[in-house]
Amino acid sequence: MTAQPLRAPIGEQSLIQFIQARQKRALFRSARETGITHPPFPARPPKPPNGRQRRTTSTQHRCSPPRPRREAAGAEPPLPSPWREIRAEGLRCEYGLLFGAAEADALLRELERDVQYDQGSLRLHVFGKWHRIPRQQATYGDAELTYTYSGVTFSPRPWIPVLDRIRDRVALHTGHTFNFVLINRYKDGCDHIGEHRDDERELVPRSPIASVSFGACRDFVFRHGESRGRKATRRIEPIKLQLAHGSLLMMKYPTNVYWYHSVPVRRKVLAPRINLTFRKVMALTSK
Ligand SMILES: O=C(O)CCC(=O)C(=O)O
Ligand SMILES: [Mn+2]
Repeated sequence: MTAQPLRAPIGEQSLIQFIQARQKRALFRSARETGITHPPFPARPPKPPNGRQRRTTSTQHRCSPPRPRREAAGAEPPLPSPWREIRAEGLRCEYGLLFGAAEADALLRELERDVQYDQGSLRLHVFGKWHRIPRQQATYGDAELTYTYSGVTFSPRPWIPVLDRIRDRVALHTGHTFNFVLINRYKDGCDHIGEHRDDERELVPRSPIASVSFGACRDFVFRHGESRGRKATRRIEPIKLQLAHGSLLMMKYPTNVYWYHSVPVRRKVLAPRINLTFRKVMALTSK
């Protein structure tokens, strides 16, 4: 896949972020480029010596990785385009930044303004019981489609301009088209999604899922099906990513056959995050 570096005009905020990023670059270059924080990279920058947490302003999103940007005159050359393949047994993913900081900020604002969340999605049917789901959900897509997820069938709302724009950018970068998107909004680090695979029967067999994130950077954990829980038959290290503001994670076949994924609780995360998983869905006639 070839991905062009995206460049955002350098404003005052970007300049401050650029200088901060440069100071941290030596230590975190690899981790921030790949988003992969399992060994040997630490998951977070170490605390300063006085033990106080790094402060973030309202426009910053924690653990932002490097972002392709226009450099100030005389500054270091631009960072390489941070697209990376993530491979393990039965796992094929690609991760990188799809949007520059300014564009990602604008899209997040538009998503916050325009996405309508399903009231019905507040509860899900799991193991015979109804549970309140710890996040908000919405579905948008082509008119004839439906999607059944943990016992609830969603009829998607029609596409809206902000989703069209994101979907088009994903298509441009990946060469894949998508007819459906599931949106999850996590109000803060207490909202989460448990371990699961995206294996719904409506999904076109072997189709990839494009996961685009905005807002707070959150940990995203892949765990191999054979290494889960007390009945684990193998020891396979989980793969931990940090999904940054404006990033795209492409989950390709057969990732969702073998690996489960989750966005765990992270109580220190205070800002909201919106994740969009673009999917290729078939119109099913019998349910
Ligand atoms: O929020 C995320 O990054 C993951 C969402 C997800 O796994 C899903 O919608 O199936
Ligand atoms: Mn999923």
